[in-house]
Amino acid sequence: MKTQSRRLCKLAMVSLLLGSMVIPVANAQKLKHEGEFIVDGMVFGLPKAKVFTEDYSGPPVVGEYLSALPHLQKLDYKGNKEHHVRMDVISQKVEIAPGVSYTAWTFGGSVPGPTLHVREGDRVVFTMKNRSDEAVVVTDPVKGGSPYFEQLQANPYQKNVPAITPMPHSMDFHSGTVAADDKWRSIAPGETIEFEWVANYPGVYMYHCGTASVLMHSAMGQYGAVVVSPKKGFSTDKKVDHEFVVVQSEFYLEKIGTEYVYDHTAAMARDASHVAFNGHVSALSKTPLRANAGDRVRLYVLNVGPSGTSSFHVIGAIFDRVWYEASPENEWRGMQTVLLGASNAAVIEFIVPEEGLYKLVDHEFADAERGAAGALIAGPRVKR
Ligand SMILES: [Cu+2]
Repeated sequence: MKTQSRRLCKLAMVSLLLGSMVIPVANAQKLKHEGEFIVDGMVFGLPKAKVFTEDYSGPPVVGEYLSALPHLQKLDYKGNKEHHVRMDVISQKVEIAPGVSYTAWTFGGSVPGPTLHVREGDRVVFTMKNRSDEAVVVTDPVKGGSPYFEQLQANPYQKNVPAITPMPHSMDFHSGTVAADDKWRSIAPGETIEFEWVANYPGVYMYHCGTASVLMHSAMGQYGAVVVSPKKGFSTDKKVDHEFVVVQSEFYLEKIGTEYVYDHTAAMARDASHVAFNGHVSALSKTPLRANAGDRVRLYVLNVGPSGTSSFHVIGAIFDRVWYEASPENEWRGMQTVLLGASNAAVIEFIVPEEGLYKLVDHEFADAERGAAGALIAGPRVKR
């Protein structure tokens, strides 16, 4: 009996030990609010969005891990983090081609909006004030904002001129797994919405305004990218020399008098006036991406549409790794072109073959001629 009870005691100890080892793994994700639950290690059941009015006139973009295209903020922390991110809606005049400017509806004053970088499992506490009823200048030095503003000021194409265009707006993060009728709801000019989402799945995701007409609000400029890096990384993480974000989108503008305005008939007919990488037809040609011969370049490519596809290609390179939708599970090898529908994305890697010029194009050449073209300039080999 004594031996048996000792054995039972031992078993209990072992199961306790095992239990204490298993529990942290199963609960790797942290629950924060009542009602949240875990399925397959992911967090669901987030609290209801809050809609309120606030006396806020600070920077329209706040958050440490936000950047302006083609930059991606490095994740300089281990494990998971809670990010506090603000992107206010403001109307700004933006240039999308030489001599072609229109009054855009924006998240944070640029088209596309800021790129947010988080890690799989991170939590985002998101705030957005609909400031469409106030003129907000974002190109003047903004204190208390993110490094995004410095990059935005260095961007020669976003000479933002503030405008007032009151309109309901909303935010739809494709990276969030929530009830859209709650979190992605429209808010009136002057209102603020606050909600949380957990980056349950790795990927490169689109965010956009989901207020009707979604086609119009997207085409007016309300979109951007969220990069959710996989918890365990990609197999080539240690080999990558340069990382850039490329966002493709099309514009539907017509000239009325001296002004360019959104043309809904053209948008419905999918007859784009311009197609651009990173918001301007010259963004990646006048300011090309830089690397050296033999470098491994990683591009996070997102096609936001709103309606067009992209056959993304780099002339002179072969993509030796492609992770479709930026999931490490979806690995392809040896791709010449990656086909991206509206809101599809991929992580694309290639080795720069030699010193020279490598053009980035949408190989649907009608769109390349409309502006979906850019360049990477490679210097001589320096890496040993
Ligand atoms: Cu909107």
